[in-house]
Amino acid sequence: MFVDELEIHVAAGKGGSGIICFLRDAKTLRGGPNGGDGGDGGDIVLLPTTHCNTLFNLTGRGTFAAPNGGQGLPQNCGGKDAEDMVIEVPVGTQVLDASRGNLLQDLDTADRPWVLARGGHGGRGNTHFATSTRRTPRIAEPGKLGEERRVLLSLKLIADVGLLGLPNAGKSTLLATLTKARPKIAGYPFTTLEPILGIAQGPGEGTFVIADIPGLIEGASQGKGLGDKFLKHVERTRLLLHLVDCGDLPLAEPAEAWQVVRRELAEHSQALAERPTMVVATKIEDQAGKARAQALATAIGHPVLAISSATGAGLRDLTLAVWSMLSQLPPPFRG
Ligand SMILES: Nc1nc2c(ncn2[C@@H]2O[C@H](COP(=O)(O)OP(=O)(O)O)[C@@H](O)[C@H]2O)c(=O)[nH]1
Ligand SMILES: [Mg+2]
Repeated sequence: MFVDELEIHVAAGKGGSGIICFLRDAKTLRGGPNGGDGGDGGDIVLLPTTHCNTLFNLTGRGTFAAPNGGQGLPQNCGGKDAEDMVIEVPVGTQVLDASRGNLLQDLDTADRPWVLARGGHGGRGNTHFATSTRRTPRIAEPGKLGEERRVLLSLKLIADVGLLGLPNAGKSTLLATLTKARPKIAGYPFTTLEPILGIAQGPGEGTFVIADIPGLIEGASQGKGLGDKFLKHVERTRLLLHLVDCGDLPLAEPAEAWQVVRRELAEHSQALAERPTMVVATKIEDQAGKARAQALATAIGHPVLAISSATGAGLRDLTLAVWSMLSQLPPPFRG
């Protein structure tokens, strides 16, 4: 299930209490204070990961509570510091204050943890309260409470490349061909109802991330309002691949199909309309297909790369072109 908005409540751990204790052994009848400090409570840590791309795993969980610190121990031994609670979220998750709506943090870098709520410090044991006049302090501190927060997690996927195009253009098939992602593919429109990310191999060691996003048109024509809902997931891509079906039986005449998507894009977001874009003619398997791709390029006045995910034709050139384009573009979008 794809979930990209979720409110969560978190409670970091309480610090352990310090204790009141005095040295007592065979040789000492009334020794000095030696009550140890409490351990610190666990933090709540958010860890952005590329292993998932939905907040679904975090739904229906109530409060996320980190464990409390251990109580202090005799002989000046500190209580145990509690383990942090680490919550994995997809890269691109933004953290907003649930009531005020302001952005607290953008978790846009994989594997860079961020502390959402700090655990309370442990209280001090009675050792700390001894003075020259107070040799047997019967005071120790309780641990401090951990921070509690209510936040809204809002996912805005981050990818190098976003796929655009009318339903049936071959977006999901291309993603499945270039990456290990396995989106749903079918010979009818509206199959992709949630964004899917895949990691493609560049020409050398490098990799780039491709996002297959339910199209504007797909959602709009279903009357489900999916168009706008998913658009935020193309916002943070560096390059768009606009796929146009130039096969035998396209749903729309290629130049017309291209125009429809351009128009929708411009209507929804000027920033996206201006994003660097490569036009890709799909399903090119014979001379007639090549001619249709050529005609498209002429009609729209923009270069067109011809590919077939079925035969693999043009895929290497496409990867090289994408790679070279990405190397000239600024690093992943932030904000
Ligand atoms: N002949 C041919 N068919 C393709 C190619 N790529 C996709 N298709 C078919 O086109 C249909 C729509 O593909 P899909 O990837 O789901 O399109 P999407 O709606 O843009 O994601 C499916 O039946 C695919 O099998 C291709 O390169 N050649
Ligand atoms: Mg699809």
